[in-house]
Amino acid sequence: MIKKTVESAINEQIKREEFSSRLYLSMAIWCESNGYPGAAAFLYRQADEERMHQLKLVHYVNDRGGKAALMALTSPESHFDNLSHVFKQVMEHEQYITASINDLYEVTLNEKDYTTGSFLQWYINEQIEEESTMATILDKINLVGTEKGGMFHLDKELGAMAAAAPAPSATA
Ligand code: OFO
Repeated sequence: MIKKTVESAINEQIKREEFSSRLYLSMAIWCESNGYPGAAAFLYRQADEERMHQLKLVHYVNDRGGKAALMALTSPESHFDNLSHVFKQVMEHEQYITASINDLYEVTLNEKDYTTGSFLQWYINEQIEEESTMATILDKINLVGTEKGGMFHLDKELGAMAAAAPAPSATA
């Protein structure tokens, strides 16, 4: 049976993952309505991934005899200056999520809940991958600058990345 302290810390993370999904959905909407279909596809996929991250935590809490809870969320930002602004915000948000997962992991260590600590390793590794993907995209955006042809190709590349990514699964 999961301890109450761990259960409520995971429920806070469930809220953050749900917010991540809505934030990336909002960014995808902005991209789609501003001429970046590839970036939109990439961010729609990211939104699905975050929803899967949320669901995986929901199942875990319930499987351990706790109760997953949904909390009120604020509206995500919906206006962005340009594509560079979008992906800088994604990176900042992912860094915030990494820090929150580290804090959650610390709660499990303090509570000697090594089972949950082991479960969280998946999230720790996932954050390494996500921050690295965003850093690569930001490098490319910086390289292209405001050059329209370069931005067109970058958008296509983001679309191809979205098409090649496996479908998110909460049981993976
Ligand atoms: Fe990349 O945020 Fe979920 O875990």
